[in-house]
Amino acid sequence: MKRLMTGVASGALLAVLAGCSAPNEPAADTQAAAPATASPVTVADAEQFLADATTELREFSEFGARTAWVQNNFITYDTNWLLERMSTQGTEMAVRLATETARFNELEMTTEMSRQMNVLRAGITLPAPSDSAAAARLSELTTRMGSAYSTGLMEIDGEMVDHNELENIMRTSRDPEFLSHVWAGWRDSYNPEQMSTDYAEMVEIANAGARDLGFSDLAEMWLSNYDMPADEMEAEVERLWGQVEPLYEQLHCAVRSELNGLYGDEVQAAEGPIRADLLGNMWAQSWAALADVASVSDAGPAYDLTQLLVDADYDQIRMVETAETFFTSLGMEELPDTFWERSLITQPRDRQVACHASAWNLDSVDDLRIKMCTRVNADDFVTVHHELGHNFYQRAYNQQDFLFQGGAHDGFHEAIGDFIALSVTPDYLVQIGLLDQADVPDASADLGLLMDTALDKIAFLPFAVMMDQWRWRVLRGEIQPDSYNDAWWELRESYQGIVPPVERGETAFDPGSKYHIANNVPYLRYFLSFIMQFQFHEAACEMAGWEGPLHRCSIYGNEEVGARFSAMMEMGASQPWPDALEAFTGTREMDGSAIIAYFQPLMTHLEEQNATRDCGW
Ligand code: X8Z
Ligand code: ZN
Repeated sequence: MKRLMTGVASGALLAVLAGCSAPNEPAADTQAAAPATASPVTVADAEQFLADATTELREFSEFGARTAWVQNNFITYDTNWLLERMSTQGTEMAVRLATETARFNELEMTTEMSRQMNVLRAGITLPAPSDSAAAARLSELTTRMGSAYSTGLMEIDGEMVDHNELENIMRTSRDPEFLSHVWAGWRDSYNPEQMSTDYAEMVEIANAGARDLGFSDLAEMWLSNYDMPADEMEAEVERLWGQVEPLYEQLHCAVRSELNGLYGDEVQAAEGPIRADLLGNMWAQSWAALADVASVSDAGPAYDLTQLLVDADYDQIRMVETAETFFTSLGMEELPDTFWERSLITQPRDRQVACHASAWNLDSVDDLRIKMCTRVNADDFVTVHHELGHNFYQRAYNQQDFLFQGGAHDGFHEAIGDFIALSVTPDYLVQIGLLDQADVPDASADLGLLMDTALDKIAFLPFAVMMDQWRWRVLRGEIQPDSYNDAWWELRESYQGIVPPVERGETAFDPGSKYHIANNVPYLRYFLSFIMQFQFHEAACEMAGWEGPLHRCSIYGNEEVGARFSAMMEMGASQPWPDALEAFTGTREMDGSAIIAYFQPLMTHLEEQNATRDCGW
């Protein structure tokens, strides 16, 4: 989601203003170094400072959001210029306010006030040192990277093909030569050499900015937004990954075997890592497009949601309307008319836009919008729920103080819509007329249904972890610019068990192939979301009195669950996240046991199937 912001502006401003999700969560209890000349200050001074900062930020946020919206919807020399200017101002303002919080370090104040101070200090995605032209340079670098990412083209058979279409080819083609050609073409399309140089310079500036604010580096600053010390949060991530890793290994083993069967040893060996371009996705982050290849052999026929949508003549608007109806069925209010008037839902053909899906609240009240080059397929059906989840969350917490208008942490923001989409079950599809009752798969298809979901949700987990492992190491100086790409592939192989289909040249910068790296959107949020959305689902189904298998449970139409969920959403970032989690699920911990329980039958089945295989890589 974005309050202000677009990937391109991300990092330029206070996190309140940044990102693809709402990162203005309170920081852990660390403080910027107090200036030596600090004069005694009172609680009244602190209150006044917070009130003034809020007014300034709120006003700038709307200006910034509208600038970023226009640039994202119309990428030209001039809109880049405007974005750059806006983003420089935003960074300067956010850094100035963050620095000023140090005046109040020694002051006894209410928990609420100190949470707000922490939002100001730790919530900037990309800070810059305040004593130079650093903010302007940072903005130039981030705008160039973001814009290069969004406007990249590749020539195929004499035609220039954009990213949206290249993604589609990766999803549907089963021609290994063509796949590797397109895979590599994407990674040439954004001027990787320039992006790599820009990235290295950006890291220097943002780290210096983080150090000025009292952090050892930007990695520590990013990790300080989870109501606990940064090192504890990092250990949490390790713990959660350890819980789900065995599931991924089984999935990897089964899918590798299917790909070996499909393509033969020459293309995909039966052992070792998997070729990254064979997994139905440009980044091998979701393998859902392989549902036909990696089906579970003894399961009954499942259904193909893409086909159902196409057969029912769904267009892009209808997909979004259907998602909206899910939210309103839980008792939430309809989206405002302006959502429909102002959103970008289909890809315009006459101009360059940032196609990566995002959700916005431009005025921090209810000027809600999505921007998405929607395609009529199952992946995007989930994504429209994902984006509306951001919008419904934004509206739910719009009564909070401005500095608390954000997710309980950024993983919550990413989990709302995905949690709703877990309720897209066969029975739900019957209810909305997409599936005939007679075609509802019976229990014999359960493993097939679980496999389809695992190809999306389980395949994603190591990708989500390695993304920020790479960034944290870069930000800590453990990975230097000359080994950006090699280190990237070491992590890809180690976590995901995948390798590039073609040798990577000297100038390759493959991390830049991913939106969130080129646009500086932290990625840990998605890993946390994929863990927590199953916790939400399990708790919701229990509330609803559901007794069957979790993957058959849909909370569609359940206003009681909706009311409890809305109560959590309305809290925004006003309380530590364990309080928000507890309000809905009854537990104060993020925990992988819900996702493990959900996939347990599949896990057992895969372990049996893989018993004779040499799993791992
Ligand atoms: O970036 C997104 C959303 C916008 S916040 C479309 N997602 C991640 C990605 O595409 O890499 C959703 C799932 C993961
Ligand atoms: Zn999102």
